[in-house]
Amino acid sequence: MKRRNLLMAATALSLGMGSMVAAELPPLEQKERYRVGFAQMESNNPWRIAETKSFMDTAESCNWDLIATDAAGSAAKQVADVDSMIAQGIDILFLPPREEKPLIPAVKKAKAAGIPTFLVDRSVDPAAAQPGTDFVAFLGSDFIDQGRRVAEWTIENFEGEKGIIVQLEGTTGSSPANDRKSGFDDAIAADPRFEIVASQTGDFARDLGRQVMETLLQAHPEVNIVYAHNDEMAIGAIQALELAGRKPGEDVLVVSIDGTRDALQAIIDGKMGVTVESSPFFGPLACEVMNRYAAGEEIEHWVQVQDRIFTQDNAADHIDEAY
Ligand code: GYE
Repeated sequence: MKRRNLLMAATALSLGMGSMVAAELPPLEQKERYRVGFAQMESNNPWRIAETKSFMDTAESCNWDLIATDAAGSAAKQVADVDSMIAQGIDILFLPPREEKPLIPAVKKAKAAGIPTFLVDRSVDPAAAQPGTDFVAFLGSDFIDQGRRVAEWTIENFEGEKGIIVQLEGTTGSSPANDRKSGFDDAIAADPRFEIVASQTGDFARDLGRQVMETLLQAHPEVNIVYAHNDEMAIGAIQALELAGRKPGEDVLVVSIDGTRDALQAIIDGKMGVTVESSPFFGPLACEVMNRYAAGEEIEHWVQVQDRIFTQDNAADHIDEAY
């Protein structure tokens, strides 16, 4: 089986990937140490820093020689980073694709070079690249469900008569932004009390979230719910609201996703209502899945992470383990 995989990969290389039906996935040889690539997309928020640290903390116990890069918020740089990892002869690639489309050629190139790729925390456009064919598997959360759970919590807990919602979207073209939007929008539409008056990207970043919120507040002063696709933008929005004399937690309900330390603190302080967890601690899971793959196991196409929910009821119990 393994030899056959290798042969097919070799054939794919010699024919050029474009001209043939997809070859099987490249196998992973069992080794004492692995050269592992982790191509991080950016490091401008605590979530990303915690994820990179989780890979670094796992390296020793999982026998990884880890090559970690930081694309500084540029999909083009992330593609170049993957290229250079391929040239350095990595055995396996863990990739969080910043956006759904631009990283697809890099995923296909890694496969053509015989490198098994696992997407972590974000996925790619399913019409253009598939698990089990172009990459081994996606490790991560159900973003549609996260958005849906935020909407359901909001429906249950919003006390006003009319909910006027502003949505701060994540990075345009990224899988969590697309899915957290559709999950929330579909679920909130079930209750006629709610209306989304504006939905704009804040690129998953605190400062941009604050700026976008400042602008949207001027256009929609009647807003009383902010749904942010991540905690960093929620914190930025809270800053903008307070600057404008509003009282988050009293006259505006702020809801979001991730579970960062600052968000749990904001919940404890009564400024934020809920955050649905999206864990950045992928190192141990990546190690486990890699070892299963090297042992010849077939990997499920979606290694799904289960997410908790943090509210007034439990935020204080979890803040010490937060990042
Ligand atoms: O929610 C966000 C980060 O892709 C699941 O990206 C991840 C998201 C996470 O920058 O804070």
